[in-house]
Amino acid sequence: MRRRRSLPGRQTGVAIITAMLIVALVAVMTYSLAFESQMDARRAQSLLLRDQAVQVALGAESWIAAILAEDLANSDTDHLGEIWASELPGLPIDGGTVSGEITDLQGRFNVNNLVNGDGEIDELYLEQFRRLLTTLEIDPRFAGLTADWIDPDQEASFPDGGEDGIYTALTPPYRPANQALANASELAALEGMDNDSFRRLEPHITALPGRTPVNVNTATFAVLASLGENLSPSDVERLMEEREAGGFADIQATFSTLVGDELLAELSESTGYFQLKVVVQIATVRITFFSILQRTQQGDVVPILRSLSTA
Ligand SMILES: [Ca+2]
Ligand SMILES: [Ca+2]
Repeated sequence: MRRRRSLPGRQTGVAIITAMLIVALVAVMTYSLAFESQMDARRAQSLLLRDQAVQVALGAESWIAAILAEDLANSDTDHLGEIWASELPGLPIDGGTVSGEITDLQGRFNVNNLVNGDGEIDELYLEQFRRLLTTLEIDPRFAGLTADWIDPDQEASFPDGGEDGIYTALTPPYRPANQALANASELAALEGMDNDSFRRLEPHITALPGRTPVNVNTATFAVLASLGENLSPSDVERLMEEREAGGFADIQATFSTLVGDELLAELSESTGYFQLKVVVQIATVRITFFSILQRTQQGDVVPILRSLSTA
């Protein structure tokens, strides 16, 4: 009797445990399926938001292009008191914000000026770049290294140059561009360039197609200081004050005593290249969009380089 009773009892116990296991297994499977599909949904949603953010950035780019075109129609010079130069404050958009700023890239030193159309190093700009580096307390020998990095030949310039030989001997080995740069950040790869020096240099340099004059109305403090051998920090401060109200009135008159004749002839008070930076935040998605805009004399504004980061 006891055995008879105990058998079905044990079987019931086993059945209950099996049933519980199945329920648990199903629960686990359901949970993991739900988790996966939730993850998929979240992934799809953030891709969707990212697309939306890029569309907002492109919209901002067209809007800024229109502002730059209008600026050219209304003024012959470009200075920091103009509408384009004011920071775009965080504007609300559906589910987030957009903010941005425009930088006049001709307020920086164009590293492609170091090499002329014949592929030869331009001493005028090489000297200016040396002075820029010195002002920023960076080793001026990077000027020669940069010129050799860009020039097409394999002859190391004297005394600070360096061609393929020094880079192919590094671990890992690499080679200089030996052509005009599309991005000034390449200079981070110069032999001996450290992070700290590069960070200090970066806001004052650019890589624009061809050779471009410096716009003295928007030039950074260090770029202004690099224009002449004898420019003191107080000269540069005075220049920055002088240009505050709508740019310099007469650049030839202002700079003729401060800058050598050759470089004086190359100075400008207007700009053809601007960098737009747009930050878009929608819910948890944030993108930073960069665009280099070329503005032609005819008033066309065209993006020539775009980049996107999700940081
Ligand atoms: Ca203007
Ligand atoms: Ca070279």
